[in-house]
Amino acid sequence: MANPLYDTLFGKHAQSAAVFLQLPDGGVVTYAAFLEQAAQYAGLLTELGLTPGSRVAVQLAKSPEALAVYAACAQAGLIFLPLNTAYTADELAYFVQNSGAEILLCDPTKTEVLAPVAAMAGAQLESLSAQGTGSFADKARSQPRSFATVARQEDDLAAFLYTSGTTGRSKGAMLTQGNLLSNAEVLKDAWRFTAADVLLHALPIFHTHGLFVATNITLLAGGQMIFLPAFNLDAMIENLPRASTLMGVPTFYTRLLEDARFDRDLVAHMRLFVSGSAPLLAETHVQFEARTGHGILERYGMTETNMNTSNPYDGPRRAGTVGLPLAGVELKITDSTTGESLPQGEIGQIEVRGPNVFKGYWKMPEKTAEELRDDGFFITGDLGQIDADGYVSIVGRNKDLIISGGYNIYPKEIELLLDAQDDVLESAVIGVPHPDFGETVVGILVPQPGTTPDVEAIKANIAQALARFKHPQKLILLPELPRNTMGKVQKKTLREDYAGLFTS
Ligand code: MCA
Ligand code: AMP
Repeated sequence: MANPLYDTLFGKHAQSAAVFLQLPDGGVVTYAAFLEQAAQYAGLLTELGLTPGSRVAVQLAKSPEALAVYAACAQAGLIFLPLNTAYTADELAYFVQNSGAEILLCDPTKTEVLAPVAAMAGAQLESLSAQGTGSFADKARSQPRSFATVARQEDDLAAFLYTSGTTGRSKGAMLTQGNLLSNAEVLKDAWRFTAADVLLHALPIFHTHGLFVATNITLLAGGQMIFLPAFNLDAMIENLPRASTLMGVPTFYTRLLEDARFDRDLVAHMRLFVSGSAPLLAETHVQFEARTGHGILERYGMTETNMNTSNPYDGPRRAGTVGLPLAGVELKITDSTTGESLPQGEIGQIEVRGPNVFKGYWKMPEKTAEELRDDGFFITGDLGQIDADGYVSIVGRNKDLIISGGYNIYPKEIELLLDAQDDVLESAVIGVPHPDFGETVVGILVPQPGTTPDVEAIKANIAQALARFKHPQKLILLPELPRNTMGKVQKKTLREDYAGLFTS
């Protein structure tokens, strides 16, 4: 095959007049029209000097155009690097520079603030809006509507997705064509996707869940997506009657359950509800089943591995578990000190191996070696346990990570910023339970002796530097941090002390 990812997901639909995307305004985008658009973008990216293996950094509002850039990268053999639309210019600068992206595509409203970022990183800057305007859109219009697909192999890189580290800076997870394809194929079968499916798509398309899981499966099956720009309760209620499947983070499901319009009749026709990216509370699973008659299918994945486990399509979907390893994925529980496998039933670190596991972190061989063993097992940093029937449960994390509404937040990044603020001696950032986001961020500040930090000024500095979803919802001043005898900060104690901040 000339280009496995493009040919399998996209190319086979090139002549298809079938609907691919349904838009909120009632419009539709056919497969053929989508791929013509992608071909024009592939042509333009090539004309702009990008060659196979070049990185294309994009910070674009969710739209058919933004998705077509992904298809264009696959067709032209370029590496797609999607970035959260909430990232500030400061955050973006790191990703563009670290990846060596040759082009940064952004919304036309952001060109002014991002011009210095692109210039510093030596990247071209082009703009593309959700309405199809901008410099990139204008230039693409004169490109041919077909493009000679660049030959690639399964082992070639298709995408970089940045994921933060417990220490230090974000790491670019290198995903190959084979990683993405193998997972899409396994999931399409496991979840029985067909051309008759209409997926209600309300996730962002800059992360694995909305981009690879939802979109790649739909493309592989030749189905449709109702493509909402973001999660909105009214839009969900309005569109559910036309959908057959929904994929979401737990916050989607808790928000739906809070709305009286979300009842058994509204979703009686639905085939499947999938949840992932963060723990789905067992009580949400139970409440959802009681309300709708549907058992949410929970699965478990990571940026570095795509999906690893899933509850079964047929057979019990067990609340509080993430199901069984997917076909082709090996999963074991090991002792975090020795790396040895633990007996069935014991709690330890989760390691996974399979065609879904990434190639490593971009230009970070030491980080790669710390987490990806020579024998191919990836150390996830999640703590889990396998029951007698093979169902995996995630019981904790061996990494300092907060998951808020499905977004990963690494305390270290925020602590480094807080520590640098005037009159702050040190800080600790923790995640505490939150009724809407599952967990939310709280910052504890220890003042320099004899000083009182200006909390409002600190908040303003955070707003300048970090995406909104990472901002601490509360900053608390404490005379000192709890430490154990070794001097290590006891975050567990802090989490216990502030557990009821948003829930009671
Ligand atoms: C928005 N805000 C948030 C979050 N989202 N704050 C904390 N955590 C968040 N996740 C901010 C907004 O900027 C806003 O700030 C305020 O919170 C309230 O916004 P609201 O309108 O209520 O939120 P929303 O815009 O409706 O967004 C909530 C959301 C969204 C729908 C849950 O965060 C979302 O779509 N999350 C999905 C993330 C995802 O796709 N994760 C997959 C990662 P202000 O009031 O100041 O304006 S992939 C992955 O993890 C692996 C591979 C896997 O297994 O899938
Ligand atoms: P990310 O690196 O952003 O892809 O996030 C991956 C992390 O999300 C995993 O390592 C888990 O900690 C968490 N995660 C994903 N799916 C689930 C799930 N179903 N239950 C609990 N945690 C999950």
